[in-house]
Amino acid sequence: MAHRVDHEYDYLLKMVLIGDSGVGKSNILSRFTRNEFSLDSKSTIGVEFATRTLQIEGKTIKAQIWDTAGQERYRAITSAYYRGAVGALLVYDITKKQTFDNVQRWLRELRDHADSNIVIMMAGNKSDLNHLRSVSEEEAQLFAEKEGLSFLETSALEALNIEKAFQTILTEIYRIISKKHLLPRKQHGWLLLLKGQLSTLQTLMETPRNLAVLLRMVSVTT
Ligand SMILES: Nc1nc2c(ncn2[C@@H]2O[C@H](COP(=O)(O)OP(=O)(O)O)[C@@H](O)[C@H]2O)c(=O)[nH]1
Ligand SMILES: [Mg+2]
Repeated sequence: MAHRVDHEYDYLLKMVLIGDSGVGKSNILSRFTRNEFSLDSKSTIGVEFATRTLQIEGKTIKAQIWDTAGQERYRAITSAYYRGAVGALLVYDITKKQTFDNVQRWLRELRDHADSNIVIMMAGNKSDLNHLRSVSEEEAQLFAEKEGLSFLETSALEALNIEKAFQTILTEIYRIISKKHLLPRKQHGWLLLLKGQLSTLQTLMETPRNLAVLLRMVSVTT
């Protein structure tokens, strides 16, 4: 079909990264979107989000993944961060028990600020540091089952399970939305925007090319 000419993607999905400071969120994001890793612990500067386009069940999915700029240290993440997010990667550090204990608080934060249907995956990062481990995989797996979360151990350093984590969560989201609405792809894109994705809307309006995409979305659905 000629649909592809109109868009570079079928779905634009917003995801957020959350979890304590220092667990590796920014490096997970840079590994996934740019295949880069940085050893120094300078906290994230500047990047609001990064994107990567991937194929899921024959559809082109553009994942727009938001990273904090260090606000998590002060528990000062605003609700704008969560607005419109359909997925969350909740990260802890397998060598720091406290960051795993805090997962509970992050789940509460999601319940308070995010859409109730948000798909959550918990990631135990830094699996390369097995010798320093303070959270067992079994304990984390049990917790995840109890809370109804998907779970994987990851290493941004060794690029272990990073692809898989995002693939899993995006596939889960894709299955939910494609089942729920059974709408043509373009209407769907518009509906996602309507669903309070103000931040995505702003993002789309930032560049002329994106604005054109947005206007096209409007014109095919009205
Ligand atoms: N060994 C190891 N270190 C990591 C891994 N991911 C991140 N780090 C390190 O942990 C520190 C904090 O990472 P960062 O991505 O800034 O964490 P954030 O505060 O959650 O964004 C940095 O020094 C990273 O190099 C990993 O998978 N393995
Ligand atoms: Mg960071």
